Amino acid sequence: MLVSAKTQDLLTRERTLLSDLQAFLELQGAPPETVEHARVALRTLDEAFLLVVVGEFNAGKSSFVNALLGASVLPEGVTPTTDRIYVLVHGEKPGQMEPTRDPFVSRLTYPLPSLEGVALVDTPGTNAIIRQHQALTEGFLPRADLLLFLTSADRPFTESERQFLSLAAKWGRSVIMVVNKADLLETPAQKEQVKEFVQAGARGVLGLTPPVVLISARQEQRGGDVGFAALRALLQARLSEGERMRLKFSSPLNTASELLNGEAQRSEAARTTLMEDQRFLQELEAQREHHRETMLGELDGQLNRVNRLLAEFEVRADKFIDDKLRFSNLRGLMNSRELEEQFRREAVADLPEAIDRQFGSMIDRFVESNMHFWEDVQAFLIRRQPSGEVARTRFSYDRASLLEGIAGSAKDHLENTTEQELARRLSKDAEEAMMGAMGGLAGGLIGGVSIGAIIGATALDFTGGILAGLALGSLGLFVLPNKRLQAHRQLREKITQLREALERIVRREYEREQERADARLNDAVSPYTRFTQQEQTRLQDAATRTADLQTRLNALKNEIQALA
Ligand SMILES: Nc1nc2c(ncn2[C@@H]2O[C@H](COP(=O)(O)OP(=O)(O)OP(=O)(O)O)[C@@H](O)[C@H]2O)c(=O)[nH]1
Ligand SMILES: [Mg+2]
Repeated sequence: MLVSAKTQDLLTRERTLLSDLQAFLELQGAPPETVEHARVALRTLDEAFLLVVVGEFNAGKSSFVNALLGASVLPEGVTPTTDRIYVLVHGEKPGQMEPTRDPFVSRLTYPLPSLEGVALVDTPGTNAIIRQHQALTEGFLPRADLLLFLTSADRPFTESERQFLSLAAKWGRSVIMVVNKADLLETPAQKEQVKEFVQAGARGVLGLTPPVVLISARQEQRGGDVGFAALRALLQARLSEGERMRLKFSSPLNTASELLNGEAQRSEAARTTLMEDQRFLQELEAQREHHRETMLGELDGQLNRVNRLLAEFEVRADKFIDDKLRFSNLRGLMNSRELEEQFRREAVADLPEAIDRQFGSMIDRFVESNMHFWEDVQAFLIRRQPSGEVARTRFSYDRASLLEGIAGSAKDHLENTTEQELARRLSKDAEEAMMGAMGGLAGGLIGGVSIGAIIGATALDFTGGILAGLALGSLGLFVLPNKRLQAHRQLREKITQLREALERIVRREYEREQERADARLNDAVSPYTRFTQQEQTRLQDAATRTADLQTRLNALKNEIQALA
């Protein structure tokens, strides 16, 4: 084909546009077959013009091709017959079938003088029980430059044909409707009726009325058919050099339009998904906040209960001091071991156990609330299933694996952090802190004792203070009342000290727990947060690039239209 400078320029721009489109789709992580369509669109610019025969199985596509060639080249049959795509190209002699890089596409040469420069393609029928046939033909659609859409006169334009034609329209293919087996229609009125029916049906799908020709491949094979002759003439006109070039240039652009539309839809779906994802992250943060508040409420309650225990101890100890530090009890006061034992029994009483129980229940609540939070995280994730429109894009794969990461981390936490372990860690921390705070007083205690035991020991330690100086037996008249006052004061100081230490420890444990939970959530979620930000930027860029490609595409389409 002689190419003018103007068409050469068009061709160059079209190539650039198609290869830009391919690069763009790859960059956006479009599904592989979309990228492949773009690659093929670019390649077809250098390939022969493809006149592709499509239609339901048994419509007579292979018979049509054979009739057109005037030879029995392709198998015909009453059942679904053609199981591959045959590309017939002009050659001097009937040639051998050659395989192509596609295992379902065969190429063969045949003298096609009337169709020089055009490859005639027979396809497997649609709506056959063998699903793969339809898939093959659908996959080949975007490569077609002109479609001969065959329907059979005995069942013209079926529902499945309407659907298939919609697909062709989606890809922007040019179509000639051919009603085969016209020999089955007995009267001209019947023929007219069928023709009008097919015209109306096709118009409904394409928005314009394509040429509709009634033929009989069988009669053509048996000596000649008027309809067939008309079709040959129509093809001749539609396949003139100029017209062919126009179609050849526009089909890849129509493919490109469809690919761009698809990408725009995927971007839109991804944008929606990302918006929902961000809402999800906010919900998660709100959940975290709720968890924090629950814990804070718990904390105040726990501190109140600990304080009450200490206040009760204080009442008992005050009473003990008043009862024991009396002249009537001088003998008892001299026996420090006995006095200590009494103090343990009457004043300390069940304080250590009660404190331990209180700590135990606090730790249980921490652990429980922690587990609940992670269960909530998991429940949220289950609700965040990827949406269908973005399926098989890089976006959906990346997103799914990040969500899996969070779910995995929640699951891992729930499975591997046993409650006992968490409880042990918490109580060990608290004991160490208590030992540190009361270390000087609770001397003699070694690690691994409970908070209650430390408090008990500290309380007992206090008796030593009360008794100091009493052992000498040199008691003046005012010594005991003084000693009592002093003891009450010491007791108050001691209890204040205990209360402050306990409060400090409980608060510190609470804060540590919050920090751990924050860090864990942050570790789990931050790659995902980064991803949503990254993808938003990508989608913004993509919108600009799409608009640019669209503009170039429309400009080229208009110029090609004007070629005719
Ligand atoms: N009456 C009549 N029968 C025809 C005509 N053309 C084809 N047939 C018959 O219709 C049947 C199907 O023909 P094929 O050419 O194999 O149909 P196809 O569309 O290629 O079918 P698949 O390859 O299965 O998709 C065969 O029995 C043909 O003889 C025709 O013009 N008139
Ligand atoms: Mg066939």
